[in-house]
Amino acid sequence: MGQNHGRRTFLKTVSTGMLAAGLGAAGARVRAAPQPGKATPHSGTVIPATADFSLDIVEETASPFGMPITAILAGGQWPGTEIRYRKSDVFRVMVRNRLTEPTSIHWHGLIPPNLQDGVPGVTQAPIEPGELMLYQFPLVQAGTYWYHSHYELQEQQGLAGPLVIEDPAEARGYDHDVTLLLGDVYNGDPNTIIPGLRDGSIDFEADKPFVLPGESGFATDVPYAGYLLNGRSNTSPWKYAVRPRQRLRLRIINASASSFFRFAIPGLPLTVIASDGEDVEPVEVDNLMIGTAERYDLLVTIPESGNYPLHAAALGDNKWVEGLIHTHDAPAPPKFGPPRFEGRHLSFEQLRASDDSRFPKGPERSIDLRLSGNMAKYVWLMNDVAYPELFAPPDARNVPIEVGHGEVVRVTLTNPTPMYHPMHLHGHVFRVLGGDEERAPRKDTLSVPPRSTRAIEFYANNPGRWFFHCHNLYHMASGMAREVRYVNSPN
Ligand SMILES: [Cu+2]
Repeated sequence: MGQNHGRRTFLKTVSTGMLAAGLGAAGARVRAAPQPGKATPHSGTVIPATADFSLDIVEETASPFGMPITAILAGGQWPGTEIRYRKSDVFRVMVRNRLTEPTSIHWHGLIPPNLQDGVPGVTQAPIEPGELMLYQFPLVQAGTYWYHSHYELQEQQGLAGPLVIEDPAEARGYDHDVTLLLGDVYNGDPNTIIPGLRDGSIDFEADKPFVLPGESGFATDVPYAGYLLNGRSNTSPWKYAVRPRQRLRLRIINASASSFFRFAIPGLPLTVIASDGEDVEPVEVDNLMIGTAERYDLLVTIPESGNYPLHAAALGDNKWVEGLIHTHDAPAPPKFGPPRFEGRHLSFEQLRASDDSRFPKGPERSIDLRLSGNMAKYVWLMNDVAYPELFAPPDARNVPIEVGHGEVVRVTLTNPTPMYHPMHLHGHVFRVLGGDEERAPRKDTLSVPPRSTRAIEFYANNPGRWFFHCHNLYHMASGMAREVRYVNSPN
């Protein structure tokens, strides 16, 4: 069995006393995420509070790639404080806004009650400067998730962190449980990106050396300064020491704002065991692509003493980030140089759920969504309508997708554009159809490839209003989003 089961000290407990003291000092308002039937998102009600994790959202100047930029961080770290729970625990996380602007945190991939989902304008008001907000709900899942700001472009400024839920019944043995969080860094104010793409002052076309034959490389249009692995760049790479013959569970989180990565540890086979927190039948590959906001869990075994470089190359860019797993006795490694991706790459068709993923029989609904855009105007649409987001056009409208409680909803996503669209549905786990019907893989974020169609299916059993959007931050900010609204339930 892995050593991960003995750890219980990871919980940073914040006592009521500490919070009360902090409150008194700062004069801050505390509010709980509103509960159904007594929703008071603006009330500023002071509540007695205990939390397992306290995320202080702060602004700092950082220079990961030479130029100073304004970072917005959870816990003053990049990536943010790792939140770790066990399945069936109660999630109790306090978010404290120490910024001079509003914020909000979304728990990506979790299935919370609707009003705990952290999306301003949909499920709550933003958390104002000086305000605290307690998120509290039972955890019903296990696996690899993450959290990030859902307010304006703060996600690009570093407001993201890992969120892991361990399964006490985990049967796969491993010696190390390691989170690998990938991010992208823009040297400048992210609010200048969309205006720059619109007026042509940003026109990014990098070499595309990290694209496999037959694969589109048009995954990003933002000229990033570079990429980070667990907050580190190639000038001071992330490193991790192990012993020969040890087995690792790697939890890879693509926490970038708009990047796709291809990942490999050259010479080490990677056994894929989960995607977006959901177990899949193990499949062995040599490299895999991870779309924006997706997660993959891998098992790797260290065969012998030595250095094992990790490579994550940004698709469509000519830059990469590397890290190192090494045995304690290995000599300092040489420079690794540009990654190459050889051997078996994971194709989506290989993913099969580890058990029967079919939903209970119920009334069915079919929805067709066309993911279109106007690259020149830099406006991104769903069925020709832009959602009223930060950089949406003036004619943007909120046109909810209506579903009924208890329905099995099939959504056909057609992407006629030359870009990937990593589509994320909040509050539900969906099945990706098209292969083995019984073992269709479960995910919460699906990268719909350029010029292709994919179908997903979700069970409408979590009432409320849920965001459904492209997780390319700039596609979302310019309109590629919808609200999924339950029409026949009390809230
Ligand atoms: Cu998109």
